[in-house]
Amino acid sequence: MIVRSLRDAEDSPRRVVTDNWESTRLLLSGDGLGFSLHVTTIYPGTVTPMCYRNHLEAVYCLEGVGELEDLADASIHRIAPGVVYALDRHDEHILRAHTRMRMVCVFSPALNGREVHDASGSYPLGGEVLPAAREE
Ligand code: 9YT
Repeated sequence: MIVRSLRDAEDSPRRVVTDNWESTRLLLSGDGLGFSLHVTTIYPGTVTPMCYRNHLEAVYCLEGVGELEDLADASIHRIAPGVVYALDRHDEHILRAHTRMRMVCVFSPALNGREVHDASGSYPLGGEVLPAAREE
């Protein structure tokens, strides 16, 4: 069994900070579960285009308000606490954060560690695998 706190993970290489968002990766590929689990903060006023060609992602909004554009049909979806969205078709999308947003994100297959978006808005496969939570 793995038991650990967000606070501990934030003080470790599992916290990844970019211009638009930061992500603390509580569970990663090295933890052996087959998915990764992140707590992500989206900074207010940011616009982030993404398209996870190598992964599926589900995102549950805990705090804040924003809008999600599905580029397949230009539809706009309001994202607010209690709403989940799932990128089950490697969907090309844009997230616009009207306020600071806090999300719980699950990726399959699991991220390895400190991945950030490439030019196409994807995470590459094959990055460095961080040590398992059991070994930290
Ligand atoms: C909502 C979203 O996908 N933001 C980008 C960061 C990603 N969720 C992550 O790596 O935690």
